[in-house]
Amino acid sequence: MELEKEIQNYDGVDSWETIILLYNSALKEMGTKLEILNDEFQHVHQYNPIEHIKSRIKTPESIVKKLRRRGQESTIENMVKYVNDIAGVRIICSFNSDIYRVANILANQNDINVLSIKDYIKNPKESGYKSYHMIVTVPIFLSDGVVDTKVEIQIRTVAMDFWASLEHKINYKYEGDAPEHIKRELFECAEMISDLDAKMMSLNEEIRGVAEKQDPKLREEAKHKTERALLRERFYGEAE
Ligand code: 0O2
Repeated sequence: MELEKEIQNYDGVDSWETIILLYNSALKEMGTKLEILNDEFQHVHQYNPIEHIKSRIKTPESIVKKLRRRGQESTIENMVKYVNDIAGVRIICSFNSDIYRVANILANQNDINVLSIKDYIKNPKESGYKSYHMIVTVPIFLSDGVVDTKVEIQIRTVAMDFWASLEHKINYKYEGDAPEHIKRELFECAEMISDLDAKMMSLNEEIRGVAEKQDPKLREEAKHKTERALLRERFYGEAE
């Protein structure tokens, strides 16, 4: 591929193939972690916080574009250093509360190192964009050593994802310069989506409350959850 060639090799840094192998491995690691998390949640809490997961490796075209936008030369060194989302995982949750729950669980795993967090849910972008972003590293064990590899994790609700994909399409079509009325309507949609997310979450909490009263297994789980939270608070000074 021509663009792959444009990302020039330089002494001391491995080839394009090795780099992509690392990012692919990081996506596999993250995929397994999330699968285990979802299985455990289903087993212990009888529900899945994760609706679905999408992962992708950034195309060479987008990598080069991002480097150019930042005024950086297209080299492998720059790509590894400046492009944080070469490996990207998007986690789609049902409810806002699941987003923070999943983010905290991941951040607390010993082998995950959180480099940065952008909380566009608490601080939405001017456009109305909402999503929770984390740049993390995961260790990849190769035959001759370990490489901490960056992954961008985006966590959002189904509704936020619906909005973001339409907004992305519109921005692509208008090359980032959509007419004012479209931007305004998109912003209004983002607000509607926030209301919808809040309503759905409160309905779910109500349903869960009723279910806990009726189902002994869920009641037991709620009791354990309170006990665990109290223990954590007592021993580690942290609330769940
Ligand atoms: P693409 O083509 O979708 O991958 P960083 O990645 O941290 O070095 P940046 O861009 O400041 O730099 O990070 P940020 O704000 O966390 O955005 C990262 C990604 O989030 C973007 O990647 C988009 O995928 C998504 N994103 C951010 N803002 C918006 C938005 O307003 N609308 C939509 N639809 N998506 C958004 P890329 O590389 O910009 O684009």
